[in-house]
Amino acid sequence: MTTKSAKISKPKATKAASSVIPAENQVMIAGAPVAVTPEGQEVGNGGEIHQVAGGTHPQMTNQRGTVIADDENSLKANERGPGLIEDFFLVEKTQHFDHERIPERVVHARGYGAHGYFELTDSLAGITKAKVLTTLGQKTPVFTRFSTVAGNMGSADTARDVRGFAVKMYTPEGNWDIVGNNIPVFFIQDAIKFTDLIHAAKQEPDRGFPQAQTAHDTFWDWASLTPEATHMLMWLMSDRAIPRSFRMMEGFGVHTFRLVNDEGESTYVKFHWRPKLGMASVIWDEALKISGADPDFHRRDLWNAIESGNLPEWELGVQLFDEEFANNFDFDVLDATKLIPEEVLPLRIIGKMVLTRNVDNYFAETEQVAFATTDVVPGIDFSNDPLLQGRNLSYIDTQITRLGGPNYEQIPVNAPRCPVMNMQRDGHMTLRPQKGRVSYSPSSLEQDTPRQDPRAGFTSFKAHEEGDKLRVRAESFGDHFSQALMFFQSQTDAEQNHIISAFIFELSKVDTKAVRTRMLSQLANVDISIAQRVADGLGMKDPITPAFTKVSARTDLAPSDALSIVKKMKPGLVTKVIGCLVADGTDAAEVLALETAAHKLGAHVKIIAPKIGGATAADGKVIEADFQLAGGPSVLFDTVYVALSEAGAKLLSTEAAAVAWVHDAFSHLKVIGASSTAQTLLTAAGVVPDAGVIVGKSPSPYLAAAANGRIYPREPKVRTTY
Ligand code: HDE
Repeated sequence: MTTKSAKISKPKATKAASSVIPAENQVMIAGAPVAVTPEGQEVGNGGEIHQVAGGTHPQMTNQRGTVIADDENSLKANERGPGLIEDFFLVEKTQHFDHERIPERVVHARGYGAHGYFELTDSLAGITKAKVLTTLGQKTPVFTRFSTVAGNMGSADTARDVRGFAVKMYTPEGNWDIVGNNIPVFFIQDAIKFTDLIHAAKQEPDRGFPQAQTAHDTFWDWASLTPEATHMLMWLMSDRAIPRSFRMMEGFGVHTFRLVNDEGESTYVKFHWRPKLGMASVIWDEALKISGADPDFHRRDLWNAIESGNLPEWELGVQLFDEEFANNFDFDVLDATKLIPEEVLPLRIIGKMVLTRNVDNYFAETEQVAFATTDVVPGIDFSNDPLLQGRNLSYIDTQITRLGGPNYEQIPVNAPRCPVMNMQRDGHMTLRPQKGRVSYSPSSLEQDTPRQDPRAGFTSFKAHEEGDKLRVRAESFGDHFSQALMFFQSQTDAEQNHIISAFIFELSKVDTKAVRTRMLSQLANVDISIAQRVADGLGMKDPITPAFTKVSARTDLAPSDALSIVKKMKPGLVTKVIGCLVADGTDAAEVLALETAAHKLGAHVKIIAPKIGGATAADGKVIEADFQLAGGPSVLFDTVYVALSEAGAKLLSTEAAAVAWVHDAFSHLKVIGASSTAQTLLTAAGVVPDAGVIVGKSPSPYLAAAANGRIYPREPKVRTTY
């Protein structure tokens, strides 16, 4: 190879970069003309395509705005010579890359968000002065971020975990964040225990694993020594911790907050988000398999729903109560390990939230969004919940580290949509140049400096406080087991079985037998039969001795149907996904009939074929595929249909991926529809007839069955329950 000079001629192309470069406008790079393909695509001297025909590409610049002539080659002393330090394009690009990451959230690192609005439908005038809760019909912009708690940023969406449900409302009076979860209670009662909880749940510090799961020794060591966590453990082991979709989760503010009116009077409030689609969860074995098949299952679902115009929606409900109710309630309303059953205090629905728009850029918005429990507006205030009090110091503190300084509120996704004016100045990444020489208060030098406003401004509720300064836990926080039992008893048999199985699964991953034994003792305080069932599943035969407790579980609490997913399920197929397995020889009319009928019910049909190029139907037409068999396991679909000819079914019955596809659908309690000619595959997959196996009928009975969700009575036939 001859050495040529590294001279670069001035590229004409950059002037007219928004159109296809005509052949006569060839760019000379290192003395060689750039080739142009017959389609008009410009090919660089590394063989790369610069301009795609027909595109309208703006000029590429560096961060300083200088137009870039060559983004494929670094500057060298000669064609094969050393790199030159003056290559500020290479240096800038690399340095920017080197700093592309910021510290991930310690908890809730893996999340996904979207924009939308909150609309008030029932005013709380007289109860609060917050405009967002009193101005009927007003659409308040929101940004909502869902997350898992324990996993690191790159973990799977379907880990067993609590989901964060954080809503930032850009109200006319400032930002109001409800930084909640999809479970109405929490593990601990006092903020000082949070670090311990999270350290125990996250990867173990010596080995750096396992991540995104509580199924390991340190978590259960801590949990078995922390009786106050027991109620939350019941929820965590329930199907609430493996939701089907963010769109099918409830959300809760968890703590008791205060609403404050113009007269300074307070009403206690608990916030609830209710999904329009109702709740749905996956089966644990399904969650495990989805984690492999599509670790982005939940974010993809949210993104797709919004892109396709199926806008996710929740109602906002409130439980409102006064001091008298609080004093008479069975538990302390300041204790975040307790809930107030809806049957005791019904929800008042006051508005709805609709997510309407995906982010333009994940990092700029979803990663940089910064929630804080202290983002409140006049009319919304805190209770003395010691967990909430601790949170109030933590959030802004964490954002300063995560986002690099105290001005993160100026980043667009965090910036209030109302005026922000004060005397705070400077600091890292100041984006808002504040005018004037006055940066203090009081001042007299300028006429238009912002002033405090005692009438419209935020005033804290005048709570009367007295007593000794103490480091204690109130006695009213002492009952750790009654609501755990109430929660368990509120579930259907299938849901109870899932809770027991989840305890068995998690504790089976705990190496230290003493920890398992201690956890059984703790569960015995909820109900000895629960502990015994878990012990049976673990094969632990020693007699179970209940752990010491000052307060035993009450057995007189009425079960609450509102705590069960199944009892609250809303039938229907809107936005549900049907996986339809086809192969060569499939009856195309059958698939079309299914698609037409499903579409009318708001469901989506995805076609799975042995090859991504599709299948040749009996009539010779090609049925296009959305997934190749191995890449589209049935765990990705809510219900499945097997549309196969006799020959197709026979062929696939020796194909492991096809057998697993049908077998999994059956064992995950899904409704299965099938052509009458598909029986060979159903038999190979171990499918036995039941109310959820609908063979050789028109699509209607299949879809009608599928609309009712899973076939729970099938469960004892496909897995052992204890
Ligand atoms: Fe959080 N929590 N938390 N938390 N939390 C964070 O803030 C903290 C708690 C919740 O999508 C952190 O920005 C303490 C309860 C959600 O960005 C951090 C305590 C509930 C999110 C933090 C709690 C939550 C967070 C980590 C106990 C349900 C994600 C990164 C005193 C009501 C928000 C960050 C998002 C995030 C602290 C307990 C919900 C470290 C100290 C209870 C949804 O500041």
